[in-house]
Amino acid sequence: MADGPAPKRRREEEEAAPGPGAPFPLSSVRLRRILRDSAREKAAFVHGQVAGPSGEPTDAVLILEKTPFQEEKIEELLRKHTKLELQMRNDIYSTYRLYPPPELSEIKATVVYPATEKHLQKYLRQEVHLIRETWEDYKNITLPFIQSQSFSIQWVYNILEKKAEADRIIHENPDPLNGFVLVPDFKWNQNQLEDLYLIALVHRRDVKSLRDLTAEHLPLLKNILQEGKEAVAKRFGVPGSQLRVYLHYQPSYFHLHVHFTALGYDAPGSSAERAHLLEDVVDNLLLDVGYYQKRALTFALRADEPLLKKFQEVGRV
Ligand code: M7G
Repeated sequence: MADGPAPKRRREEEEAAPGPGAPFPLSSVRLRRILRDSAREKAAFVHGQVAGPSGEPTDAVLILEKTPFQEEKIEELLRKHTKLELQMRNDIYSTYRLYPPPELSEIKATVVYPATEKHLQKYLRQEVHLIRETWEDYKNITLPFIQSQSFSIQWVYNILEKKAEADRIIHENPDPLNGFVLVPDFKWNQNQLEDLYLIALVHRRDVKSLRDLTAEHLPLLKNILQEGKEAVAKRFGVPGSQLRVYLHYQPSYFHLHVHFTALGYDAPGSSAERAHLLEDVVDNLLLDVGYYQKRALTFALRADEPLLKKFQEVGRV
């Protein structure tokens, strides 16, 4: 009896409008549409709505992903399954439906709330087009656009100021000019090294992306490369030779950051049209201090992104 009311109380708390610090009320989400689902990634990107602080329907994006297997849990999974159903058998081959106990069937749920139209667009499945952006295009089209439109980077400032994720910091170089903070990326649940994913966020706030980099930033980039690799080796035992360390162009968030992913992991965004290896970036800047203010850069834009329309208007697509 004494334990009886507790689960109900928790349920009521969960369903109250989400305030700061409160868990998001997943069970009261109204499903609007599936933005994208991926059989390969075993993930669904969902547009939902919950009642906001004054009762109005407010958009949220939910990302639901089946998590990778943890090697040390596999034996437990085989022993503790709750049900096993034979699907087919043929000669030496057979397939089954195996139902694991709840503690071995975790789903990672990422919530963006309140979500902006831009978040909904980011996760919506759409055709993509390649843009070849010259330096002039960057100055005349892209820069004015990102200055007016880009995603809020408050989450980055929260990490740098230790207002969020402070307990997750793997390494920090506190120098205001050449320092950075290394944290696990929120795509990684840290349960297994196969999909290791960290990001280094620079302390200085005046560098938006690869396009801004010059020789002035070489000490910062070299610190990230060297100290970042050392920190990952020390904490996770993964050597630098098994890390992919790169910047995105274009990034989603225009505050300079560097991605660290396991080399064996086909991380989203590690494709040729988006990833620029940090070691190559350093070499390019050593060859020519103005390298990224001279060369054209290629990236993909989704069909209904306003920036694509800007490029189309001037006949660049
Ligand atoms: P990006 O290249 O700007 O954009 O990378 P992308 O998301 O299109 O790849 C930003 C990186 O920051 C991504 O790898 C995100 O998963 C990660 N990220 C985004 N947010 C909002 C957070 C956050 O709040 N915390 C952490 N730790 N990582 C985040």
